[in-house]
Amino acid sequence: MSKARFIKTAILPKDYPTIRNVSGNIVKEVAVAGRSNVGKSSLLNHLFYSKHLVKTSSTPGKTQSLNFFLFEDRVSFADLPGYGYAKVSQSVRKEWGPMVHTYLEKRDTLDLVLFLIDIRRIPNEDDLQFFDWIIHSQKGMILVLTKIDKVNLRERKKNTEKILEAFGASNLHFVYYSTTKNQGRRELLAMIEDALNG
Ligand SMILES: Nc1nc2c(ncn2[C@@H]2O[C@H](COP(=O)(O)OP(=O)(O)O)[C@@H](O)[C@H]2O)c(=O)[nH]1
Ligand SMILES: [Mg+2]
Repeated sequence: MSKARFIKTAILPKDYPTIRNVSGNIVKEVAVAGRSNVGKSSLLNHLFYSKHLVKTSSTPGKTQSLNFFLFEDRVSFADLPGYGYAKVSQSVRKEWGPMVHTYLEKRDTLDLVLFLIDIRRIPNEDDLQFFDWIIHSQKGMILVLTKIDKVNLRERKKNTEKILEAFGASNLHFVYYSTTKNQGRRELLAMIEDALNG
């Protein structure tokens, strides 16, 4: 059985849901962010033990809204729209920035951002821009290096160094993840727990 349920889709702050647990308390939120196709929706389904609760993209870059979920009746997750998909129309791309930036600045319950980076890709301009927004928002951040099943241990190590170097921050919290090889779930949940309680 899935450990989560879908709450709402929203674009504008006035439509963001107030998410409460059964006791009526507003829960803290964790956002999942990163470029299109990096594995955001797959990671959420993996965390939730669900196959299809979060729609994964057969058409990358199509999810141009925020999707909210309640996990184990204690923390909410927001699946953010991805950036950097070349085939997305100009108007969709123009909407993406304000939508996500506004969310980072205005969402009071937001406590932590899971920033996903594909272990095979060196961060580009879009990633660095988004990284700056997270830093500026003063929310917590965990870097999730995804699709580690696609590289061997040597490449993993080398690419990790390059990625951390690109962000100019060697002290970032990060975790390795693979949904297909079932790796990283327990570590990530423990890190989220620490971040929300610390
Ligand atoms: N090999 C591998 N593929 C993955 C992993 N996570 C996601 N994918 C694939 O990457 C593609 C994009 O995933 P999706 O979750 O839709 O990415 P999103 O656009 O960031 O939400 C899909 O084809 C997934 O099956 C992983 O850990 N390993
Ligand atoms: Mg997605």
